[in-house]
Amino acid sequence: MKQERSIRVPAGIRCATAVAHPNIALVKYWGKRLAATNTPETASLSITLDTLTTTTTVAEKSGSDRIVVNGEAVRDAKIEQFLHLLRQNFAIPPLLIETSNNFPTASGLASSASGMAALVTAIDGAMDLGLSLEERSRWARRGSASAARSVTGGFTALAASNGWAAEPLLAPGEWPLNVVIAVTSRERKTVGSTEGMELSRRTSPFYGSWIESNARDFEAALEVVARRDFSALGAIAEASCLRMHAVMLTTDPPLVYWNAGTLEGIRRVRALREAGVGVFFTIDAGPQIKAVCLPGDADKVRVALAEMPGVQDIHVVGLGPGAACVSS
Ligand code: 2P0
Repeated sequence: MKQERSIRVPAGIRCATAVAHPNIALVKYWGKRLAATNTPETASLSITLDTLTTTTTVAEKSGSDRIVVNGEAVRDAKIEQFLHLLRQNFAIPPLLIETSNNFPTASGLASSASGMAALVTAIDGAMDLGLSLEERSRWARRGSASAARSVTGGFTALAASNGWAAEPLLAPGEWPLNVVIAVTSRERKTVGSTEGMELSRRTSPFYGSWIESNARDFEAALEVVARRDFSALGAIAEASCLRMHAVMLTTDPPLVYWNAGTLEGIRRVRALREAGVGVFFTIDAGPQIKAVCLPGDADKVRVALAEMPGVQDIHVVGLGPGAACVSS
C-alpha cells in the first residue's frame, strides 16, 4: 500500500518510508550477555501489536544526518550510534530521518522497539541493502534488542537458538488476542532500559535466579503458544513479569517503574479473572498496565481499567504485522 510521506523528497533522491509496531514481551528480556553486540542474557517471547504505529521516512541528503522525532529536530545518541555501526558495514550517505509515533514515546510502550525496527526497515528499503528478515531483525537488535521482535509480526521468539534473530511463531491471525493498554502516566521514564538492565546485572541479588527462571519460562511458553493455551500462557507471562520487576526493585539504586495505577491495574485484572474473564497482565519498564485478553472479553477489560483513578488513556489493540516499507 502506498502512503503519503510527510516530507517532500525531490525525484531521484533515494528514500523509503517504513511502518512498525511495538511489541509486548510475555517472557521478558532484562539483561545483556554481551553489551558490545547487544546480545541479550535472556530469551524472550512477544506479541506485536497492530494500531500503535511508528512511521519512519529515510532520505539521503547532503551534509550531516538530521533526525526529526515527532516533528522536532533532536540529537538521539541511540540512533546516532546505530547509524555509526551500520556505516561500518554498508555505504550509507548522510540521512534525513523523520520518525513519528502515534503513542507516547519512552514511557513503557516500547517506542524504542518499533522505532529501531522501522528505522532499519526504511534504511534497508531506501538504500537497497537487500537484507533478509533475519538480517533485518539482527540489525534491529543491535540498535535495541526488543526491536528485533518488532521486525516480525504476531507471536515471536528471540533466543540464542536462532542466532538472536527473531523467529516468527504464529501469524497475527493464527491466535487473535487483544491487548488493553491502560496508560497511567505519559511521562518519560527517568531510567532507560539499557542503563537499568546493566544496573540490575551488576547489583540485584536476584539476577542469577532471574536468568535461570527465564530459561524455563521461555521453553514452557513456546509449548503453550503452540497449543494456544491461554490460561497457561497467562500464568507464565505474569510470573515472568513479576520476577523481572523483582529484579528491578532489588537493583541498587532501585528501579521502581510502577505507580498507584499500575498496582490497581494488577488488582483489577486478577479480580476479572476470578470472575471468569480470560485476561492476564504484563508490565514493562514503565507504569502502563497491559492486559492481554480473549477478544470476546476485551470490552469488559477496557471498562474495568478505564474506570481506574488516574488512567489517562486506554488503547484496545489486536495483534499486528512485522515492520514493512510502505513506500520507496
Ligand atoms: C522486553 N524491555 O522484553 C523488556 C521488558 C523492557 C522490559 O526490552 O538496551 O529498549 O535497547 O536492548 O530493547 C526494553 O529494552 O533495551 C525491553 P536495549 P530495550 O520487552
